[in-house]
Amino acid sequence: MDKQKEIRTSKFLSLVLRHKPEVIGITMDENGWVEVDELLQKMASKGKAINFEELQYIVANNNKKRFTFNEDQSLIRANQGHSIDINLALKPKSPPNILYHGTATRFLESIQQTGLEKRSRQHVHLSADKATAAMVGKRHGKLVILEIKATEMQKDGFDFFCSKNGVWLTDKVPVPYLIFPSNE
Ligand code: HQG
Repeated sequence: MDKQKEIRTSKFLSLVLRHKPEVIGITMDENGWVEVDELLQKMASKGKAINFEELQYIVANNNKKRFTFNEDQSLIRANQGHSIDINLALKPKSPPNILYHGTATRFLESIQQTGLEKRSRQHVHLSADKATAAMVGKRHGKLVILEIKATEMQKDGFDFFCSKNGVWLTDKVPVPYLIFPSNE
């Protein structure tokens, strides 16, 4: 599969598996899984045909490991990033002391007032390292990296989850747990 097709297909899979399964009329269970056979058939009927080997290649090589098969590879789902209401059924996990969130300077004023909100997604997305946070934040504009007092949040009763591809997820980050960079 050439690189262009790989990227195009990965974006289409993100659309179907995270946001709009209805664009190909596929059924998703409450945990976000769809049947691989049905996915391949319905993609083909929408002019987006790929074969099983190509799907395996994308699952294995996707730059952010966005998708996962179940054990017998009969089902597939997105690891995180959903806007539709599904339950990933992840178990709460103790986060590192500090997590990072990359965002754009234009959002800062609002974040300083309401904390980090999940917006259109199912969770607020946090990173264990600054480099990843920087990549996430740059997508939105001039980068700023916020630190999150994750252990303190957890002690105060907030749950954290870690997706299969290593993204830390939580429901919201209230202002007292955020460390904003100083202006110096
Ligand atoms: C911001 C990508 C104003 C938040 C990435 C972010 C990630 C606020 C934006 C994944 C706010 C939402 C998620 C507030 C939050 N006021 N702005 N109170 N609270 N925001 O894209 O975290 O490539 O939904 O800072 O790698 O940027 O799709 O979230 O800038 O893992 O696989 O609202 O998406 O992965 O933006 O990125 P997003 P995100 P994929």
